Formats: sequence, C-alpha cells, structure tokens
Amino acid sequence: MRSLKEYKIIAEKRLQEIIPEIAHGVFEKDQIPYLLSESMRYSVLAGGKRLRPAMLMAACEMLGGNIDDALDFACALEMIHTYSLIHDDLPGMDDDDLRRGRPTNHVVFGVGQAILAGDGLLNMAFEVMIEKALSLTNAHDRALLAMGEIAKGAGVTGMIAGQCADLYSEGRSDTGEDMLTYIHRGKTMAMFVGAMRAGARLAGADDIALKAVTDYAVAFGLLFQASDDVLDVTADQTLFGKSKGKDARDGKLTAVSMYTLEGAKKKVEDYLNQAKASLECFGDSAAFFITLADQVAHRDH
Ligand code: GRG
Repeated sequence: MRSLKEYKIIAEKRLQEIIPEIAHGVFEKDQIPYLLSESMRYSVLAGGKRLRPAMLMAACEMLGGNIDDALDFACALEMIHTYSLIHDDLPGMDDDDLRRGRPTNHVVFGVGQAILAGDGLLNMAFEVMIEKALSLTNAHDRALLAMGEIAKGAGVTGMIAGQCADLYSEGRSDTGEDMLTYIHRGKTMAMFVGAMRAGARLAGADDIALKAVTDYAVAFGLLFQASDDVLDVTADQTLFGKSKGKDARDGKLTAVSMYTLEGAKKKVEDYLNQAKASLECFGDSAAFFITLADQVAHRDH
C-alpha cells in the first residue's frame, strides 16, 4: 500500500512534465506562451495536499487497476481543482490574497492572466485525459467513463453548482441547513466523488464497488468540509496557508455558523465513522482510505 506522500510525489513529478517550463519572453507557434505556463505552474506546483489525485490513484489500485493508467487522470483532476482555487480567489468571487501559503495567482499575475491560468488548466486537463484515453487502446470505455466522472464532479451539477449556490447565499439570511448541505456537496464533495469513481472506473469496478467508493467519498467530502470550517476558526494561520477567519467576516454559511464549533466537531466525527464503515467490505485493502479519513478529521491545517 502506498502513502499519501508517495502519491503526492508521483503526481507532482508528472505535473512538472505535463505543463512545460517555457523560457522567459517566448511566444511561439504551437507552444504554451511563457506567461501562461508560468502562471499555471505557479499555482499547480505551489504545494497542496494532493488529496484528489491520491484518492483517484488509490481507488484504482485498491480495485485492482494500474497506477500507470490512472496517473494522467489524477493529474488532470488536480489541474481542474487548481483552476477552481485560482478562480475562487478572484476579486469577483471569494477575493482572497493567500492560497497554498503564497500570494494568490491574480495578486502575482493580474486578474486577466489569472482567469486565463484557470481556463488554461481546465482546458488542458481535458487534453491530457483525451490523449491518455486514446493511448489506452484496450480500455477506451474505462477511460471515457473516468473522464465522465471527473467532468461531472467538476461540472454544473457538481463543483460549479456548489460555487453558484455559495455566491448566492453570501450575506443572505433566508438560507439554512439544506442550502449549506447543497453547497458542501457541490463545492467540496463532488470532486472527491469524481476522484474515487474515476479511479474505480479505470479499474473496471462493478456496481457494488462503485457504490462503496461513492459512499466513502460522500462521507469524506462532508467530513473534509466540516473540518475545514472548524480550522477556519481554530487553525494556526501559518500552517493553514490561506486566510483564516474569512468565512465569518464574509457572512458565509459554514458548518460552524450552522452548528456551532462544538457541533461542527461532532459532525466531523460522525462523518468519519460513516466514511470508515463504507469501505469495510474491502478489509485491509482499504487501509489507505481509513488512514486518510483519520488524518483529515484530526489535521491541524
Ligand atoms: C470557481 C467553479 C469554481 C469553484 C470554486 C474550490 C472552490 C470551488 C472554492 C474554494 C473554497 C472552498 C472552501 C472550497 C471547498 C473545497 C476546498 C476546501 C478546497 C480546498 O481544497 P484543499 O484543502 O486544497 O484540498 P489544497 O491546496 O490542499 O489542494
């Protein structure tokens, strides 16, 4: 069994290759403009926990698939996740100036270039997946199904829907628990579900296995967001790597504003138990996911 750290190293090495470094000042035919490559690399290679790519690869391996088939899909997912962070930080969205412990993309490159860095990462993610899918000559169907899972998680009924509801709810007093759950399911959970289901699809998983990994990802996503909301209140700013206390300042609907700090902590433990129970059917082969859920529930950043 591999660890989160091993998956992180594998994904980061491949991401370095996928988005090439271009010499300063170069704009050449059929090549990424240097400025775009620099701004995309700035955010994608800025660190990050790499949870989603690790979960995609681990799900694939747990279900008997091959990590070489999964790696490019995992990197594409991380590129999509990074685009969402860049766009979320823009002045027209969450308006933040700190991400992954660094100034946000638009602070360094300007708003216009930051929008393009996000667009570039999103579009290129699909180029990467299509190229990999075409190379998997005996598994085109699996690759297409995996791409579909990722597109759905990131899409207009997934992450983008959650972000839409989040912006809608800001400062409103007529939204409650249902809206909070809708936002968390979309913004946070959908990409974890996409990760796990894509990994499972690449392994050729049957319906029973697909249901088990989906149940885990749902509980994990809710656990992750509730613990993130707790950390927004309790974390050490340096370790957290993004602006602390911002949710409350922006009048955001969060697990803490809805359930109180103690209530949100209780939610974390409930989701943790649900996540672990979902993968009982896989026994020891699910050890990566059991450890991961424990780590995320009890993290300090
Ligand atoms: C712009 C379409 C669009 C969506 C933005 C990702 C996102 C949706 C908003 C960021 C704010 C937020 C609280 C999102 C919920 C998901 C989340 C906690 C993302 C951060 O994920 P981590 O902690 O980040 O895995 P790293 O940096 O470790 O990859």
